[in-house]
Amino acid sequence: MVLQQTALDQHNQQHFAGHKRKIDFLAADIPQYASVLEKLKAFQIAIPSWALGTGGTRFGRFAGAGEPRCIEEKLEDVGLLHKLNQSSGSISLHIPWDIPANPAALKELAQQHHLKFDAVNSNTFQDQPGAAHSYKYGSLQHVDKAVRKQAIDHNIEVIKHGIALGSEALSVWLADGSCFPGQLNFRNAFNNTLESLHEIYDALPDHWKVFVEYKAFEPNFYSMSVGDWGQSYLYASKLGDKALTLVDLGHHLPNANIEQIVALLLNEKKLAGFHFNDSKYGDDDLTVGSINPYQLFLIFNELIEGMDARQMNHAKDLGWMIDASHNVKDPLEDLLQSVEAIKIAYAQALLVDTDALRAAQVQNDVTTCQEILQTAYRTDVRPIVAEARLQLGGALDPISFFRTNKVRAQLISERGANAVATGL
Ligand SMILES: [Mn+2]
Repeated sequence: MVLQQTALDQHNQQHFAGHKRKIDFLAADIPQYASVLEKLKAFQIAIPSWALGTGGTRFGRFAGAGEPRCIEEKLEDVGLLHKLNQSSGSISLHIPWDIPANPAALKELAQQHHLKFDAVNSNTFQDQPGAAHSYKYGSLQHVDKAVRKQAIDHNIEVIKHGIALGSEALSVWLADGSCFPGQLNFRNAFNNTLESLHEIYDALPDHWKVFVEYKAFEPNFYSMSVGDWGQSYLYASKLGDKALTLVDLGHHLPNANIEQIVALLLNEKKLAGFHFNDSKYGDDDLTVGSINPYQLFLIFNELIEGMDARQMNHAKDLGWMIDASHNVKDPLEDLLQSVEAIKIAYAQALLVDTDALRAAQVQNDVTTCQEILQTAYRTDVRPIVAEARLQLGGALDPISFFRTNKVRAQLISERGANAVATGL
């Protein structure tokens, strides 16, 4: 479906007076208002192709309705999100869940929706129909070289798909590990994984990057072969400049200080970017910002400090991606909430008075340090995020628009009530 510009204009007119009151009030108090607004306008977050349908748990899946039935409809859904929030200008494909059969046509469709292709994701955590070898006991780490070769070849195939679409990065997440003590020789598993990653690395075009994602546990519950940022950093360091560590917010042990991890990876020029989500217990894949928005703010605070120290472009020099699963909410509403939460945290972090913070740190004035961070965090920046969206032609209140204009009902009438997306 295509959103009607007249409906969008009508929505913005209806919400404008209330918005104007709030933005005038907020802007008067923010000295760096113009630059914050421009940074917000430039900031884009990639939508994963696997999050456009309802996800599930290992106990069951309760499908929604009107889900995208093919890769083209997934692109249309991301186009809808981008039209509403002007901040979802790219899609991250997962292969083989979404195989681009006709890349030229797909690129053209993406252009119509003003979308680009972000990192492509490989999948060696489940067996595919007809595959010669099983990944039951791992893929790139496997004791059998033939299994490793199959997994390497798959990753190289994914790179080729990405090249055809104009993507510039490969994300590798491995389920490899072990469930019981003694099952694996840790050193052999590490060395096999490294050797396999080297072969994949060698297949990368010059301007490409490979993102090595880590995860503390699950599906393996005794050891993971890329279990934490230290292990990912080891692989990335040994591979070379094109290899970087990808941080998925849900892939840590409880209470890990993710903002410190981020600061150090950034310092070492080894931070690839993010998979945004939120969690209370483990890899819960909940909507980013729904459980711990303060942590998200603290992460962005470190990102901005570290990126500015290296004169990096906030919008372009790291990978910003969502990786979540929607079990009880409409996936498109959930993704609108996710992008909004990320932009709110980014905007709050842009408000931190960095000069004052540095001065307070040098004085060991701990109270002032906390005051500076929390003053920024407790600012309601939603009007400025909305203003950035409005200036780019988006909706002042995307979720309200989505509901009032019955977007899901229209998708159901086009695709049917039983349309189920491929993916999780
Ligand atoms: Mn992830």
